[in-house]
Amino acid sequence: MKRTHWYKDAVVYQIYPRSFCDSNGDGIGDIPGIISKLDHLKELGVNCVWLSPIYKSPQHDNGYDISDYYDIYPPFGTMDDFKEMLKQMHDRGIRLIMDLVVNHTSNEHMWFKEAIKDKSSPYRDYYFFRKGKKKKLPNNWGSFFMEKAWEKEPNGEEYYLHLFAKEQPDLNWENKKVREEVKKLLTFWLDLGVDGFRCDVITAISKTPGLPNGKYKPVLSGLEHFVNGPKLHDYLQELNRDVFSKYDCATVGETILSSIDDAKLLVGPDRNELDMIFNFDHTDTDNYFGYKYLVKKFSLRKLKKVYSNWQHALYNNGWNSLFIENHDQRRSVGRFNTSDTTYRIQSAKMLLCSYFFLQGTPFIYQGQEIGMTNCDFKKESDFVDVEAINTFKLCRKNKLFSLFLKKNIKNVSRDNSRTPVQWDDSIYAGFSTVKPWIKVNDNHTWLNVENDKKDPNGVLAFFKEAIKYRKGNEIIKNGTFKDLLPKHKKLFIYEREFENKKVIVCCNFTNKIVKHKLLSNLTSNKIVLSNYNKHLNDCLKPYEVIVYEK
Ligand code: TEU
Ligand code: CA
Repeated sequence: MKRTHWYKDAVVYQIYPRSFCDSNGDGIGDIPGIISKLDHLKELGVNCVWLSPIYKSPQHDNGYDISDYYDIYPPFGTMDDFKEMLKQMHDRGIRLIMDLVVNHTSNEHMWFKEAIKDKSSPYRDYYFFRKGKKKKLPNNWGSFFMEKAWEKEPNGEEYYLHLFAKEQPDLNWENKKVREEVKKLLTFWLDLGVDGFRCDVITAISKTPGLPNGKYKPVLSGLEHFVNGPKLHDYLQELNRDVFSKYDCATVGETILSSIDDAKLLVGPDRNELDMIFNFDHTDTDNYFGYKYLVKKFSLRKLKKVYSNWQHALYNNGWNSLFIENHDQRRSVGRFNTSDTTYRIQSAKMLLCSYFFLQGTPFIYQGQEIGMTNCDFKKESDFVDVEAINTFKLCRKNKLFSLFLKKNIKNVSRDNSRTPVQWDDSIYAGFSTVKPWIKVNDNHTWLNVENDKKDPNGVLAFFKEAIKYRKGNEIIKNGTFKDLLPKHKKLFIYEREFENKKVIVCCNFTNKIVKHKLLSNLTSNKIVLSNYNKHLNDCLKPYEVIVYEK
């Protein structure tokens, strides 16, 4: 099969189905709801959707705990609904990338149920079961959700490994049968016509044999033994050889803690592994140790350095993915020193341009196109995410953690990006006719798609323009990258160049007017996009962005 690398021309929109649109009034988003909003996506101009998991699942982690890879979670709809959605997407020229969650399954997956029912079951070796050591756990690994990574099996003596919630037992990829199962399910969905996969925590699938203790860390010991493990590249090459290479599909790996050197191995053109990866270096610029609850003052210089390093490293050596929001991140307006109040609209537009015109495939997260904000959660019971709940628990147990973490939960919690998409000003924001599964942001009365649509200077209109401008633009697809002011603390001005033509993107990351002589040299160029109608000569206004063509 000739692979066309269509993803290099894609603008991807991420749908988190639980929060997107509820068609049948049960308070939960669903597939018919998605279908009803496809024209919104078409008008926006995106040509690909990444759909977070819709498979059968007990929803301990909102679908990232799958109990049947071949069926749909009933509240989301049926297989027929899915096929209808896929058809309607394709009819509109929109491709579909599914979420592939195969580092772990749900504890309600048939494989796990068989494994705990019968120690001699072949499914036992699909997972990691180990004996404890003298009243201790099998090793000192921590889970990503603030717990230990081991849980005692129900009605048994051994522990099983779970790098996420205890309802998400890790799969043992050393077992060839597990890999065959993964290839089988990939083939099933590709044969149904899906266009690719976003591969959840794919860098964690290979663990150091023997599962040795890791270096002690207060929250996440053992990382060095379960991220970028020894067989990671073998496994990915196997998937690629046996499945991906046979379809004109695209893959994007969610690769927590991957360095640029790791990235070159994962997406290098001759490596035959993945097409793109999501790295988190940029979203980690406002925390300590890559640990998001340890919030740190944002540094624009650091962000620019990260972008610059990745842009240069993957130029002709692979392909970047570009994003600033997803279902695990808080909302971007109000983050990165921007404003979610007075300058919310300017911020949303400037932030888009700060990453959208880099080289790579850009992603937009649902609600970002109207500049949705973090939620106004008021009390602990407003939070529903397993990670937030575990963090509250940890804070209750440990005063020291509480001191550092508790104040950040509200702002940083994943629930912030999971509140219902605000379609209109009705009581449940046009998302549903009943009280949804998670709080609706009170600001939906004025911040919603319907309102934004009416405003020619709204966020939505700007996103449409930006997407249109990017489409087919060779400078943005193929051009080199240069940061024109790498040391500047307030301005991000980058240049893309291809065959003597340039696009120059000028962003002000502050709420003040910022003056710079470079700006006056640029004013003779054609403005293709900006978030203000009138400009100053040698200054950028608060959160102003100007995109020039030269
Ligand atoms: O996220 C992987 C991951 O590492 C996240 O746990 C991330 O570290 C965390 O959200 C930061 O707070 C993926 C999915 O995107 C996430 O929604 C799932 O919960 C997780 O995998 C388990 O499948
Ligand atoms: Ca529903």
